[in-house]
Amino acid sequence: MAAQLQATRTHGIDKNVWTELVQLVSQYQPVNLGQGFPDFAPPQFIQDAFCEALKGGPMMHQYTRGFGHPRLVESLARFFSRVVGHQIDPWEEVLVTVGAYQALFTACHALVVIIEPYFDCYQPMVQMAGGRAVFVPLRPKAGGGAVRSSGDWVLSAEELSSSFTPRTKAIIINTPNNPLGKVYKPEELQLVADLCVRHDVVCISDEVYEWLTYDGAQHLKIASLPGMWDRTITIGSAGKTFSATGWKVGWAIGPQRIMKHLRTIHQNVVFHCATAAQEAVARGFERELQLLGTPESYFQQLPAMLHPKRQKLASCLEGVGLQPVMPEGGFFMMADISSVELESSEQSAEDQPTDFRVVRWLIREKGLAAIPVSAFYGPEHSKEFDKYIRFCFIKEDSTLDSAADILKRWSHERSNRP
Ligand code: IK2
Repeated sequence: MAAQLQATRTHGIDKNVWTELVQLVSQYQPVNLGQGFPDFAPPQFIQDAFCEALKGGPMMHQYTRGFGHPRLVESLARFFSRVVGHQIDPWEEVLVTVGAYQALFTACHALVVIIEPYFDCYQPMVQMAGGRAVFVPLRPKAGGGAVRSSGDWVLSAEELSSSFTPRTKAIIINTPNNPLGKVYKPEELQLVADLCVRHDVVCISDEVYEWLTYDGAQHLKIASLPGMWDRTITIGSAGKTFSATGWKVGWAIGPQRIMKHLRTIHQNVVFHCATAAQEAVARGFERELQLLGTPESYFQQLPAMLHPKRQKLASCLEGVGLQPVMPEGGFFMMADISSVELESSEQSAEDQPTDFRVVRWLIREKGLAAIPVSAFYGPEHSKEFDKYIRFCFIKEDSTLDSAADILKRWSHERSNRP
């Protein structure tokens, strides 16, 4: 009977990496470099904005405009018009969603090409929409020796072009990428843009980490390339932008001819997002518009704050023989676990991917949480990439120090093993 209740479109997607690992984390209480959220408070100005919104009168506690609170769509349009170089219409070209997650869901209703590694919800969302995902992996450059930077992971132009067919409706890209940290270069985005134009395909560009780039890497919006505004849905997240993941405010921005379809899905799925949180995010963007490009801007302060944390985690991983892939953006770092030999119970589960076994074992036996990277690949390529695990570094220094202590002790035990 229960099986009869399951719609075909939800087959095989009832579990994901988060359901298992969040449960393990709550059971074992490890030092948590797993899920991507800060373990510190959002900046004071955005906390104040939320408190002021809550005290802003009765209407702050009631429904607001379904496609986005007026003050927020206006401030998003004003802010991103400046960044993308196109005059954005707040009423027709902006949709506020329950996090970037729901923006992705409303956008994923088609046959979609997905570049791997990808934020793991893309494929189930495409499946639920009755579409089919076709995967194209980023791979470390051939013959490059030890791969040290996410910039050394590249797409094959031939593989990408041959994944487009007359039935292809959309491609999803994510820059800066989760979990790799790759920030796409202009020529890489141009390759994607040319294919989109040639095949009349929509580009869904997940840019939730757009402000987080390091060492001179520059985030470029694919919507700003010639011919691309009219075929791009750009997705963002206040959770990542203002370090407030629990607020779940996200948005999709794109041309009216595409946004009208996202609005239809939105109005029939969630209809409306929390008013006070939207008001607070609007105030945050109004502040940032004033400060854009100055050292007081949170969009400069956050990457500056994360840069030393990224260095700290990289040198710790290197020190214990887990070669990190240095991210050019975002707040995750992948590390190569090829040198790890598993012990005891996890060795017996050999039918399971190596990275999952290592992560479960790290949580249970060592008290440290990370995320297996094969979860960010489709079934065809996941085996090829199960030698990496992902660490999150948007954490207090004390959390990173505790993780470093665990890794050092573990490395010591490994080197003393007979
Ligand atoms: N898109 C990407 C690329 C994301 O990374 C996320 C959030 N993921 O963070 C969890 C993790 O990887 O540990 C989202 C979209 C969703 O953003 P939001 O929280 O605004 O829904």
